[in-house]
Amino acid sequence: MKIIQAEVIVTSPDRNFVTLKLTTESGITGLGDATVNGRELAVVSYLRDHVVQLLIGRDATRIEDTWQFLYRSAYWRRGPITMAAIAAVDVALWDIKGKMAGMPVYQLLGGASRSGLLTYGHASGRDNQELFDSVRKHQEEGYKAIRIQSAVPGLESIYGIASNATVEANAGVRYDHEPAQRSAYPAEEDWDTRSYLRHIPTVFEAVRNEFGPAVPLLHDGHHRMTPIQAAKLGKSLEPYDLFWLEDVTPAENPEALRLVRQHTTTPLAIGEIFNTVWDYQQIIREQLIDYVRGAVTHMGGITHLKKTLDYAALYQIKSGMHGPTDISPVGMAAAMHLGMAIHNFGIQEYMKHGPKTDAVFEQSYTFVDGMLHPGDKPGIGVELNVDEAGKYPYQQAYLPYNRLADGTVHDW
Ligand code: GCO
Ligand code: MG
Repeated sequence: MKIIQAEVIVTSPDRNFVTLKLTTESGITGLGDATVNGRELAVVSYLRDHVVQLLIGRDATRIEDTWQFLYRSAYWRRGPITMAAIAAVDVALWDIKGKMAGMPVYQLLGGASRSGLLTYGHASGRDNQELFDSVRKHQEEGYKAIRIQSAVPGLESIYGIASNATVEANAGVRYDHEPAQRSAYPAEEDWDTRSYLRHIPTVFEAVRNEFGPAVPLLHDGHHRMTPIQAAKLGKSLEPYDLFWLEDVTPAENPEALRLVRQHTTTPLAIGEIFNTVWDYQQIIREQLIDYVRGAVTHMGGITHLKKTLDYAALYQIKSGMHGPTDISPVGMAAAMHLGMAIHNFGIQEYMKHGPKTDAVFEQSYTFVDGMLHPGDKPGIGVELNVDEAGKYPYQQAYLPYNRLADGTVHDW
């Protein structure tokens, strides 16, 4: 079953997506997501200039062998660009294998371990009233678990707040509250950790008073704190019983989580920017986290993320796969198949894509009553409509960055 064609498709319906499409000699096609938000064209080049020619003539059924070949032959291992490129090949091969077998990919991974995937959605607001409305809207849409992000008094514009879309300068350029902005330069936002640490516990208190103790609530710290600040936040949020507190410190220093862990029982999630099991090795082994945030798209595909999650399972650590809109429907579907099959599934992040994106990527996954299901079509169950994709050429977009009041650049 030889691969005879490998195409890299860039499309920007609501935002930029990079998709790899492989075709076999018998005409079976497979798709893989290679989107790295804000650095999309680097993966395009990695695939088009260095990988595509290696795939032509290869046996499409040899998924593990192809993964090892791409990872080891490159010599320059890991990193977001390399691992997204390998992920795209890996997922496209799983898609092909599922179609060959006439089975959805989750069946090939061991079959369903559950009837559907619990998801969480993103609620946010400039003030508590706006936040409550956003929580209610998500509950009406079926979401059972909800991420809470709030503006902070005194700060003009911060990550994760949907209302940023109403700021004139951002009108029409933001995709809901997703941060990548179509422009030639990153937007500048502001930050003050002391104000944030004072404000956030009051927001959670208000949300608990309004919505009761049962609803699972999450929060994303987006790498902005020092370990001692993160420890303080975890402790101050304990009365509000969070499902998880995410990315409290910059993810590249795993040891930081030791200090956080020593001070709080608030569950911790990290790793949306990680690429391999090696990034997780220490924090899993030392049980410094509760949820693995890696996405199939950024962690070398189904093959490598499954190994990482199997390792995490030894320590009762669960999955919490990254799923903002910068993961394409192809990447989301791949995540759902993996989530269905593994035993240690925790929760799946799910922000709905826009209507243009849904027209480009025809999906068979469903979202009912707050639960996702990948569907039962053979493969991963997503097809790319090439004509629709062709309507939306790449547009440059940048993630924002933060400055403190004195002008110092800070994590955003
Ligand atoms: C999340 C995230 C994202 C990232 C985005 C950057 O938890 O969903 O933090 O929204 O900011 O993926 O590209
Ligand atoms: Mg996050």
